[in-house]
Amino acid sequence: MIFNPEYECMDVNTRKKLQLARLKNLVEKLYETISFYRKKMDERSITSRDIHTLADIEKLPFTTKDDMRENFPYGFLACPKSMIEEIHLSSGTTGIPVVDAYTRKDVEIWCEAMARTLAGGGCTQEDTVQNCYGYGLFTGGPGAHYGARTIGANVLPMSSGNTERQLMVMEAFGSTMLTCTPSYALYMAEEARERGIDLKKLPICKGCFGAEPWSENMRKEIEARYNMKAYDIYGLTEIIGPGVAFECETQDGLHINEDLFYPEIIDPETGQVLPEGEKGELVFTTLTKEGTPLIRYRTRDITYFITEPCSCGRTTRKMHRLFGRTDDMLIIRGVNVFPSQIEHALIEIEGTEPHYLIIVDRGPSHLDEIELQVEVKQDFFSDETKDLEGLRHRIESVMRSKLQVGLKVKLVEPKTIERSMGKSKRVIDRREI
Ligand code: DLL
Repeated sequence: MIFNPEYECMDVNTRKKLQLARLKNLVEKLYETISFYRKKMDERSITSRDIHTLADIEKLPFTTKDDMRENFPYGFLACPKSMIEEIHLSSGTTGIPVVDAYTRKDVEIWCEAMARTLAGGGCTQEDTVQNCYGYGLFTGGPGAHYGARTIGANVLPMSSGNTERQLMVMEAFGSTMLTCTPSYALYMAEEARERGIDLKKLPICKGCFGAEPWSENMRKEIEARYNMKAYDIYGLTEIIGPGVAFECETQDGLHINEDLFYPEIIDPETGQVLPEGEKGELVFTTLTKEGTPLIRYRTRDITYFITEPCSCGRTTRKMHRLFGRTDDMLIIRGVNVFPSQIEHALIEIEGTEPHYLIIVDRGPSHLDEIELQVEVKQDFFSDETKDLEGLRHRIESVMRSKLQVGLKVKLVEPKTIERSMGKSKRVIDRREI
């Protein structure tokens, strides 16, 4: 279902005109209200009158997470405090968080953006949405809640955790859609199996998962365990929370809500905008926000734009599912490795569970070393022959060929790697930088 065909299927040139008009307004407003932007624009001698085409956005300065942290908590507020109705903070556990302050109109736009997102995953008024993203300062719970309500679905505001209760509710109320992090979806599936609940027999048949990197093979795993369609949804606190981009029924790239968030892909080293279709860092400008609008925010997320039109009828630009972040890319002896590549390769190996931990350290000769801890399936572990050595070698050789770098594998017993109810932590980097 397309929630808002007028905007989602808009003629591309009409949308560009809309984006340009919104961009000009934004630049004018931010010059007047935010000293950070006024200073940066004065340094470059730019005003909104210099914005004639969308490409002129390149004249504008970037905004980084550090800029936001330095101006914590209200330095990026573009409206009177009395207009703010809700505040959310980034979910990082360390450092100064980044702030997203929403006016009433911002919340309404969030409702719309999330309704489009859940509708992309097939949500309708008939659905019962079990929302297990965390509620609170994290944007996941409230964002999915707003979206489900806007569609007119029935929402179960579970938040994350208390898995036994989640499963009881899922069975009792016949939830049809699941919203949570992909790692929590897998964790719930594991608990269900232990309790003898056959998820495949329940009405749950679709889910919108995001907030952390996950691979195509992890999608297959979730789809198989629940007998459902699993959709990737993307967003970040700085821009709005979830609702920035989402998959449609083709499950082939994420449609960006471009009339609301203007995307660019840049070279993370040089800051230059890359030609359409090249992989680089995703940057967003918020086109309609009132509370904390941002110009050219550097997400550190890596992807590329898909240039082919989508068969679903939406005309919004799609981006490939994320490859990772510029800051979680591991450089191991000069080779770039993303945790999601390791995950993708691992899930295809028979005998393993999709639970793993990557430990990076400096070896005795000061070379970077990765230890990959992998959980082994229970039946494999208790197998008489216990060919664990064979399995370990198999994983090491698959990794070497897929990643072009060798790593050591340590097989661990089922359920030894810590499970996550929210965003999972897959990497421990013990190297001293
Ligand atoms: O994670 C917002 C969200 C909530 C998105 C629920 C989707 C679902 P933050 O906590 O600010 O916001 O974290 C944002 O999480 O820059 C990405 O690096 C990562 N991320 C979000 N969605 C995905 C995804 C929320 N689908 C950061 N795939 C982003 C990979 C994702 N990474």
